[in-house]
Amino acid sequence: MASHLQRRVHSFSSALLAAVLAVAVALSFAAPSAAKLTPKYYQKTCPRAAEIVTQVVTSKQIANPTTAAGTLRLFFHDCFVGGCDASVLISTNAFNRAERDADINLSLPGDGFDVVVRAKTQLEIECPGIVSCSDVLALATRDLVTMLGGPFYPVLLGRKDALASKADTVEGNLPRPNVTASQMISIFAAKGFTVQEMVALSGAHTVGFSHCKEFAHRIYNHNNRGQNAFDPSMNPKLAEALQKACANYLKDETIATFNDIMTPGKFDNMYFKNLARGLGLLASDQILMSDPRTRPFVELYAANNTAFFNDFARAMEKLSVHGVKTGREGEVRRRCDTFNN
Ligand code: HEM
Ligand SMILES: *[C@@H]1O[C@H](CO)[C@@H](O)[C@H](O)[C@H]1NC(C)=O
Ligand SMILES: *[C@@H]1O[C@H](CO)[C@@H](O)[C@H](O)[C@H]1NC(C)=O
Ligand SMILES: CC(=O)N[C@H]1CO[C@H](CO)[C@@H](O)[C@@H]1O
Repeated sequence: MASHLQRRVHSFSSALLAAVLAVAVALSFAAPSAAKLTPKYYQKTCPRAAEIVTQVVTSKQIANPTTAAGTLRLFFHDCFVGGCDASVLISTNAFNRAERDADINLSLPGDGFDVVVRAKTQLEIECPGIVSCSDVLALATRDLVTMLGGPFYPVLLGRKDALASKADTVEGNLPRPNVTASQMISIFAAKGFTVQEMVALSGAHTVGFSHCKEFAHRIYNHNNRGQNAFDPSMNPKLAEALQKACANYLKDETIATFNDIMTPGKFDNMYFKNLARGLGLLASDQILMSDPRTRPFVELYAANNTAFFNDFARAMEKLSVHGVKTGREGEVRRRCDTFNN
């Protein structure tokens, strides 16, 4: 009787074990790919990978100081459209209009692409076919943020590069400067980011440039009140200066102005301090000050640079693993601008 019971218990428990294993296997397949990344991914196969990226990125940034902001924005755009998979680096060809040629990309600057290509070229000499373009872009972005005076954060490695890149997947995934606060919040929420993380990430606009057309409606003929009418939420001195700087913008599309007019090249919390004084450049910047859901975080970061750096660093770690591809979901591209096949 006892042995019968035991057998039953035994067979029950092995059935249970099998079930548990099945669930565990299912879970490991369902687990986010990010869980498979590790900072030591290239430790055996390309131990100097991170060091090589840092070297290349440092000399490029010294030679072309606009590289850092351009790369940071490029990374944001890559990660928000189908995950951090270097899909944004693919060039359009006769058969495919790639992500980077979606209209919103108009101003993605060449320096960001160039720095990745340079680092990849060095890596292909040292350890061919090993380091993915998406890992290079993630590392380069972190190094450049740090070079500008921003926080250091660890970068997990092991991303695979995308097997597709389509311009028509971009729209709707990336916020435009004319979004409402609610739209902005829902775009970030759809990617799993909280309102506070959204505000922290927006602090990236403490560096870099925007082209006049991105804020022209704030400084010229605002609400059809006449050519020099500007957005009342903008500081009048800034509005006047921008009206002058952008006077010729319809003829010269290349005119751009600093996102953070006070400390344009430094990664700091000045962006948030500016918002309190109406010195936000884009409508989507200034709106963070006026909306009650975002304003408390703007005030927190304006008052406390440490809080901003901590939260920006954590949010960048999260952004850096957003929708990553591992294993057979992608490939290690030989050239960052083209698929292997
Ligand atoms: C919250 C919604 C956001 C909107 C509406 C937005 C929009 C824009 C626009 C229109 C520009 C100017 C592009 C140009 O004219 O060249 C810009 C620049 C920039 N954006 Fe954003 N952005 C947002 C969030 C972010 C985030 C989350 C990051 C990074 C974490 C980021 C990083 C940058 C950087 C670094 C630049 C300067 C690029 C350069 O100097 O080349 N932005 N953004
Ligand atoms: C924002 O601007 C884009 C073009 O830049 C336009 O397609 C879109 O309709 C605008 N959205 C709103 C809410 O005005
Ligand atoms: C600033 O933020 C940090 C990190 O959240 C916190 O430890 C510190 O106490 C804050 N400083 C002030 C003055 O509130
Ligand atoms: C449609 C459009 O303007 N696409 C641009 C996207 O960005 C690249 C440069 O990276 C331009 O060459 C394209 O013209």
